[in-house]
Amino acid sequence: MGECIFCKIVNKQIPSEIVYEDEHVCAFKDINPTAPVHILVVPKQHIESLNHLDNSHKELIGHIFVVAKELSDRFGVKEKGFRIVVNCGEDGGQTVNHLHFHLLGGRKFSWPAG
Ligand code: D5M
Repeated sequence: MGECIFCKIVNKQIPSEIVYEDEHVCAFKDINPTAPVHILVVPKQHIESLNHLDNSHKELIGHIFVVAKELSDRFGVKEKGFRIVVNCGEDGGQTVNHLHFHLLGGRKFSWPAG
């Protein structure tokens, strides 16, 4: 956890473009955006992945979705639509082992995921 890059962002040990923060959640711009709007919403608490959730996290996860929806409005993608993605584990394409929700918008996305 000491080396976790997202913990370092949350704790302001490394710079990032933080766009929202409260007691439980931090949101910042993805360093490698794949859409005009690409924001990561993360719990401040270090949780490795979706695989590490339990019932104690229910409120936190609901809160993250509400924050993401509010950010979609603030960044102008709420009306046309957006996508929220959580990659989990190796096959899911997770590269940073601190739970994060990608808020993607500003272009049309294809389905199914590649
Ligand atoms: O997504 C991990 C995402 O994290 C990926 O889109 C790049 C982003 N990333 C990695 N390091 C940083 C920093 N320092 N600032 C902002 N964004 C970052 P995953 O779902 O794990 O593949």
